[in-house]
Amino acid sequence: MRTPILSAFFGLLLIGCTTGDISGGGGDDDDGAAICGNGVIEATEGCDDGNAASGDGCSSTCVTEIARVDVSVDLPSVATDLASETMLTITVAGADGFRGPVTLAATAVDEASAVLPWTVELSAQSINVAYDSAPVTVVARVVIPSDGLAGTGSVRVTATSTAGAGTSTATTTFVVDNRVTIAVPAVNGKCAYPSSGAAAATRVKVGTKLRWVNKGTGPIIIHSNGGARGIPHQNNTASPIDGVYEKLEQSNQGGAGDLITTSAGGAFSWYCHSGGDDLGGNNPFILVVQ
Ligand SMILES: [Ca+2]
Ligand SMILES: [Ca+2]
Repeated sequence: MRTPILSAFFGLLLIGCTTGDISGGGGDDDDGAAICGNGVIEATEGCDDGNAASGDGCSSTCVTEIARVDVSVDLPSVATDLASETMLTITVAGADGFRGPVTLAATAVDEASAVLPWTVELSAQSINVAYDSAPVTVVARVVIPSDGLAGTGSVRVTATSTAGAGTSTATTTFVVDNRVTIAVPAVNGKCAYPSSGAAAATRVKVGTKLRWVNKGTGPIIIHSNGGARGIPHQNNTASPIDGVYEKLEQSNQGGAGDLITTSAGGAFSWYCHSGGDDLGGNNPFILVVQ
């Protein structure tokens, strides 16, 4: 028979073993390996959110995911001209469990990262990325001025999470030809001018190539008084590039006219000699600057 003292001793051992079993359990299977997805953070787990899914902040292998915002753009590169407009589609998505507000910013820079005077407008600057939903789409409108820098530039769109998920940047490279196209639509057989008068002159730099494009369905003949700027009058037979406007009239309806390079600073006007009208001082002007 046990003495009362021995019985008490064995009882304490039993309590001790039971207590040990409880503290060492909590989901370990028989071989002691952690079980990801059981809602209990075990030895090798950085997290356990009770499921086996990734992308919600805790991965399917119970590694803590760092929530982040991702931004991308549909066009990695664009070849365009001066005086052009380009629309970019920006996509913003949350990754690894991110959801929350995002601020967008866009800027144009040259190859030395200096800011370019391009217009970059976003259809939205403050958006909200919801969890487990479709990405948010924003449109960026990029306008390159007629007197801008030809060459290579970039539009950078930065998405910044205000909920601590960092920033993400997407870039479109622009290769800009030193060329300005002047589209001339025809309305009821007459040219519809893109601007009126010297005050609204289109500014271009010396050396920029100009071309007029007939957007109408009938022939037009364009005259200019830009001879001193390198842009001939239509009937300037002395010019080695005489005939460019006839070409526009005869064969380039709806197509591209020839390129003419501006050679000196100053203002000149142009109008449709055929297809009308000559509006005098209200004709469209071009100002060539150094
Ligand atoms: Ca676990
Ligand atoms: Ca999970």
